[in-house]
Amino acid sequence: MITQSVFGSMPDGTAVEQFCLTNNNGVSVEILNLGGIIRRWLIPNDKKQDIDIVLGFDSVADYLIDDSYLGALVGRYANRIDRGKFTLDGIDFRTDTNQNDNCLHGGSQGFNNKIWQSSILSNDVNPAILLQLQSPDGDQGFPGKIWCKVIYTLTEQNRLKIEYFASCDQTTIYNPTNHSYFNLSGHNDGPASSHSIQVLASHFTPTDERAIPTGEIKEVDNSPFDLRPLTPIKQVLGAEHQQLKFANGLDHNFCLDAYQPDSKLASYAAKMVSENKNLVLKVYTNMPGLQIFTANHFDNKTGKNDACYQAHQGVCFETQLYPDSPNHSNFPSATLRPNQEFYGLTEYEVLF
Ligand code: G6D
Repeated sequence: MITQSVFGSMPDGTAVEQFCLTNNNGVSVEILNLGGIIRRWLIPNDKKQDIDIVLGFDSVADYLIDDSYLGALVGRYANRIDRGKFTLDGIDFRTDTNQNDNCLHGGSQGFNNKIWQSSILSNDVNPAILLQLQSPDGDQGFPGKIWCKVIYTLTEQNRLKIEYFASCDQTTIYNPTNHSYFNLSGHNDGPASSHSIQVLASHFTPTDERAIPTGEIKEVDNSPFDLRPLTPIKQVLGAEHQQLKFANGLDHNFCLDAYQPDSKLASYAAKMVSENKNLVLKVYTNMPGLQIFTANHFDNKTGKNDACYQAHQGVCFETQLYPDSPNHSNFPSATLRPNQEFYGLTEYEVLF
């Protein structure tokens, strides 16, 4: 079932629509056509009121000034591009640089800030909405016009399925993700660092102090980045490692072992388990990379229902191509050509 309501309005008066997708198990996910933002994700709980497992805000204004991308679709290029520079077919490009002289998440006017054209695809079992966005040639410095579609589907298996489609009229780069911060105790409960995490990745891409990949695809063995066994997040954050110092926690791309180029199937990649083990979040994807970000920077950020978000309040599982791919020929390519259609699939499953 889907209910649609007006959540608020943009500065120019454009209405921001909210879609509430509910399945027959009582799971509800609220999604805005502003940035495709996942605002609330309610898990039924027989002991008390529903648990809202994602961080978010209660107003459009808060989302428009948010530099943490709470719940948002990110693009044209999720994560970083070193100094916003890359070369495609011998042509040099320079995008908007909005963090430490790098391009982060598609620039200062990325897809998270846009109103996506929205429609209900299915209002019955497996409720689904379609969001569409056209990004013109030169948008934030990226070449080519790109037509983007995202389909959100809430299944009866309590999975939120996110399908990313894109096509372009000139060779460009495309790397979308969703930037939800999960806390399985509730968005306004204590830090998510009380949870444990597993990531099936034998390698990760270390960064320099500017969060730009060095280009190395490094084994995780004998390091805090070996999350193949279920590992307490506190144990990772408390470890001594230069990479953890650079990011003040986890903010790294993991190279998923299950990745198969051009696969259209979502393979199991990661999970997070709440401290009391009552809730489990599993992540499945066809993408090669997974950015794990432990919200290291939050400091008294006011969220929904006046919640106060502190460091490690949530954990992001940003499925993606690798950061700065256009500048590393050894990374899976993010290039999209006019005769190709991009297809990304990520599923977030909640077991409760
Ligand atoms: C910080 O480094 C992190 C990014 O990975 C994250 O996406 C952003 O905050 C919201 O810049």
